[in-house]
Amino acid sequence: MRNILVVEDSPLVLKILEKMFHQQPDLQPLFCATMAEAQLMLETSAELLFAAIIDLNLPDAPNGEIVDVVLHYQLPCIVLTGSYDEQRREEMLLKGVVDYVQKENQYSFDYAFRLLHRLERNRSIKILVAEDSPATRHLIRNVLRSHLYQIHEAEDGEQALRILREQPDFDLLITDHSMPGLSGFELTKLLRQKLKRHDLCIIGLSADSKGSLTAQFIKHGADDFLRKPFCPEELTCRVTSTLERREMLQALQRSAQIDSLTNLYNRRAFYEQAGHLLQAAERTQRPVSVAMLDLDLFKRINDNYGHASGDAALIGFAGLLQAAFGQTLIGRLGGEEFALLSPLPAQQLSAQLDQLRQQCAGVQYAHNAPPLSFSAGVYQGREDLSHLLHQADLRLYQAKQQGRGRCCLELDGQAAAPTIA
Ligand code: GH3
Ligand code: MG
Ligand code: MG
Ligand code: MG
Repeated sequence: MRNILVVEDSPLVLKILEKMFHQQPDLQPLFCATMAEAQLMLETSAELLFAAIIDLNLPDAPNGEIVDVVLHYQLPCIVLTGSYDEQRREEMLLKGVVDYVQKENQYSFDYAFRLLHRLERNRSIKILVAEDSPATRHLIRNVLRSHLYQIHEAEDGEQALRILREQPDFDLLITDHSMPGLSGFELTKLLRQKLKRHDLCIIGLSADSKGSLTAQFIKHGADDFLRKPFCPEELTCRVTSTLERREMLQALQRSAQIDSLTNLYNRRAFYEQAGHLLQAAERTQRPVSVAMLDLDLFKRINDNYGHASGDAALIGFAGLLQAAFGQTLIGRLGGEEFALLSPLPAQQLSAQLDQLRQQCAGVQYAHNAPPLSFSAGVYQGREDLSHLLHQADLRLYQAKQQGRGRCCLELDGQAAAPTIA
């Protein structure tokens, strides 16, 4: 829950804001109608506030005096204004307000709330500014800090490279082109040899007025480009749109890999990840174990208790797998069928699966329903993935044939008998 200071005297605007806050349970408004009230609130509880939405025309502060008061407490500040004034807008943005929004229609209010949510996300975003001019560096830092980004600075390309190598968790690099030593363009080329766009976004920066430099930057992997001098608003807009594109890409990648019901890897992602793990195992000459798991008589659950109960059983079972096999690759291959790929010897993996059986029986998925149970086949080897899965599947089939609720390690005619929990 985030507390938002709202300084506004217009009853109509207050009504709209109240309604909008009502739809955002994670944001708690604290309303003040005058600057004096806001001052008192800030003096007593500034540290409990996350951001402020303020009106420039208040009964005791008709000329935007409230802005300095709020900024003094280093509170991110969104200005909502009834009248648009270009010069004042520029002045406010340079002071460090997050944005200057004209109260025109519903879209303006939606925009202000989107900004509040964006601020929340920005707090975890790390940006490196590589720029040799201290004045530009400080301008960028001040503008982006007011949006709550974590800002780090480098004075030239080599220092930027060092920082990025030491701290691989940066989200965005903003790099000037003309710097002593390594230029921004060279830095971008070097970084893109290893880091993809979803690892690190890059925005190029230059006073060079030639369009070809913009094109070169983008061709060599920059996500965007900003020409100096720029206004603070253009900087924040480009940063936001670059980061939003990346978030969209990440969400897309996630939805292509993760099964939405169980939150486990889907079939495609399991095969992909398993391929990497098998390559690594081959390099170190280690065998791996594969388990195929299938819920028993699952169709009956759907038939007798409804599809929603079936879903609840799948979610409960997937949760158990994740808790028990945190370090193991787990996938939902389809329906009520799951697979594990583990560095453990088959005997050990099979013993862990038998331990899971009791917890599985405790999964609550429908009222008065029989205990949930699963069968499994485990196989250990050095063959390719499809062979490993096929062998595990044969053993799973055998576990089903032998009465379900068990794990088969060896096929009939081979040494060991199946384990029954
Ligand atoms: P066995 O013990 O031999 O494995 O029998 P079973 O009933 O578990 O196997 P069967 O393959 O006949 O049935 C699997 C059922 O799983 C059929 C299908 O409708 C159901 N199923 C597949 N995906 C889902 C899902 O996402 N949600 C639910 N609720 N059911 C699903
Ligand atoms: Mg420079
Ligand atoms: Mg089944
Ligand atoms: Mg099945």
